[in-house]
Amino acid sequence: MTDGTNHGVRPVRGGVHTAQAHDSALRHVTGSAPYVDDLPELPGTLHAAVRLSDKAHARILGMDLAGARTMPGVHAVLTYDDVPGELDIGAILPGDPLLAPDLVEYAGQPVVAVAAETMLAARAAARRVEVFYEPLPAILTPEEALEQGLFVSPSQTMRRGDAAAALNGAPHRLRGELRIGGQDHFYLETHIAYAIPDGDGGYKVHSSTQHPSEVQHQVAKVLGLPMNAVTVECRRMGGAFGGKESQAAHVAAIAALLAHHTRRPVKFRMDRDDDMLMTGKRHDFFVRYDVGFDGEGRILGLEMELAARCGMSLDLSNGVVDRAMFHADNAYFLPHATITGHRCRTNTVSNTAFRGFGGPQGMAAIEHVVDEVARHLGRDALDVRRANLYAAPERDVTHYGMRVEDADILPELFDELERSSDYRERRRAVAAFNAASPVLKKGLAFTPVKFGISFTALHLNQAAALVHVYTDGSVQVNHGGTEMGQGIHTKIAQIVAEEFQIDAARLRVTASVTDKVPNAPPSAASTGTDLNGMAALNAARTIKERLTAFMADHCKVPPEQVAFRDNAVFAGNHALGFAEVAKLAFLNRVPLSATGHYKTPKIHWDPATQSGRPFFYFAYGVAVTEALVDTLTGEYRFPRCDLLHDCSGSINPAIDLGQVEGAFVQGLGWLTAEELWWDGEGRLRTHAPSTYKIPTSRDLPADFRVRLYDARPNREETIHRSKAVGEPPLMLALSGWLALKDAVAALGGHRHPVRLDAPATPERVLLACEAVRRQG
Ligand code: LUZ
Ligand code: MOS
Repeated sequence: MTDGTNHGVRPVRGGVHTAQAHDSALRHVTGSAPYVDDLPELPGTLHAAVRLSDKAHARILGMDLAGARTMPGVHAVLTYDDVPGELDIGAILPGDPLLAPDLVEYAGQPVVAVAAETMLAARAAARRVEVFYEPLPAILTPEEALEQGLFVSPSQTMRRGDAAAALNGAPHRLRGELRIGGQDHFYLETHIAYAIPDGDGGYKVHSSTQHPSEVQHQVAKVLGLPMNAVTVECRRMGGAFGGKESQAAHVAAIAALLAHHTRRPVKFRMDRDDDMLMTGKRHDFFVRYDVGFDGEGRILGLEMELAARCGMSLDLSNGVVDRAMFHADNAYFLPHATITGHRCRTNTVSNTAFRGFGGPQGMAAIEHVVDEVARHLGRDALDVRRANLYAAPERDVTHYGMRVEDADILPELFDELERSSDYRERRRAVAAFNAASPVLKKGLAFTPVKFGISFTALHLNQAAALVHVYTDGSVQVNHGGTEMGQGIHTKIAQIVAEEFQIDAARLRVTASVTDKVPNAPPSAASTGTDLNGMAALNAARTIKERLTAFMADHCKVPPEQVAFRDNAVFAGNHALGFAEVAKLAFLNRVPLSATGHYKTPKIHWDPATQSGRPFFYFAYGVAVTEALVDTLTGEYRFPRCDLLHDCSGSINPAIDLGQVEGAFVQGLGWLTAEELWWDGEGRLRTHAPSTYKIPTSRDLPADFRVRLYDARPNREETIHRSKAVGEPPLMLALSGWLALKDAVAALGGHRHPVRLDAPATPERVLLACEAVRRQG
């Protein structure tokens, strides 16, 4: 090296494809990572509470607010009438009033908002409000809505071939129904927002949201302001899982409305019960199917109706039901299929995004069907699944016309997991155990996942980022994604570090905020790193190109001889540390800040024919779970579970492994433990952890073997050929549900069909056992 210094020239630490700790790991485990509620409160801050409807459907005849208004410490008691801008905050179409006008449409709907000096005072005042109702008839279930034709938007059908003819001609045919339960997000941090008037007629809102631009949009609408008067920031969320995709806006807009009327900062931190009552959940589904198949269990024709409980408004339900329809094939070729999705309107909370976004429900339906087909024929369900897998060249197009270009990864994953989990050996062992055990029964199930990656709404498949290089060689990155525990900032720091060839420790990814990166889509659909990582890469490339041109000029070498490597820039036989290059470039008036944008290529969709290529690619996985059931009590455990998940070209295998484990456990909670229970008047009675049971560490499979499959980098040009991992592994949990079903079926020697609705709580497992016993 002929000039500059060589100190700091050493291999890059923290680049892509390396296992790095989450950038906040230490702060998470020591409790020092600030969430919205931990921000220092400004003087004069008030606290919010809401009065929720306790009627599922009723006209509001009047309210008595005087008692609440005169309580000590109360500064505002507001109704819909106090909204200066638009009342409706529907994410896609109107239907969600910020506060109920003269009608309530679900028990839990906010009617009155209160601001007071303490949270307790606010809650006491909200309780003091009296609302006078005239009850109206309420529709509570998707079955009732279906019967009466009540929908939040029209039903859709995806069609391929002639399912009716295939069903008529099939050697075997089964019809059935299934109910798949919903799920509360149960993020550890409930919904929260802190709205601060800026003194110039604008607002700064700290919000726990996956979608800061949506919060900005809705706050502006409600207050009658242009979007440029509202800035929304989110440093991190304590979990979100889809629950903070659209519905965080409701909470933030209530805080902002109160701030507007009191001219004070207002914090609205929902307590758990109110959060569970007021905000939407995973859609529960009612499913009907009619399937025709041959003697090997190969599906010849399928008609399926998927009816979702959307609740009282549309919210994101169109996308959710679309995604359920898109995943009604899971990994299986359906030569003739008619898949219909119904968006049922009910007097319950408006259901919303939840990790998988309808995909899990569609997959649960087809996995139940394949399982019943196998049982009907007395074949091992694994063989029937194999017989139905997508395969080129003739059996690789989905029922919506998209080619599954890498279908051959499925048999690869099947072979690998069948071998490594000792599936055949354990199938024999399970049968031997069951033959000798009249009460305890074991079950085993092998299920695949094929999950489409991209937002199904085209315009959401874009992202932007902002990168600054400072003169000391440190780098600040901002992007449109939000951090909810999934480690997006860690991965994006790795991506930018790799591009500049500097240590990731020299990078800082700052809070997501609408005044740095505007108009960002939500962090959702598993696309956070795919989209924002590419945008950040593009921004870094712009700066790198400028630095390359500058160094070439400065060192009098052709640009091809400028290389970024080992925390330094090499130009011909010159080498300068990255910081020196930054400083020198600045002195020579080279701009060191850039934005980047990215849009997903190749995707398109024709709503008229319900066909196209909605997904850039698919993510895959396979799972084998073993269940042990006490058939006299319905209690069960999962002695062993083997997961193999396709994380090709993982940016950060440590984080991805965590995503696979966490998603699986959350999926198992959905399918087994977490039961939402409404009473006959449409009131949710499971609105706290006392009655709503999420899985705990004791519910983990005793022997839990999780591996990432990285033999095949993404065939598409994704960020460093990686694959999205947030949602797909949730559906590996279907193997746990079907293992329970297999154990129950063993009680009747696998001779009878079994219906085991989700969640398969011990109560439902016991009822299923009794149904099998009755059949002899
Ligand atoms: N959100 C959304 C999602 O708006 N559109 C989607 O397709 C989607 N998919 C999964 C999760 N969230
Ligand atoms: Mo989501 S279900 O907000 O990706």
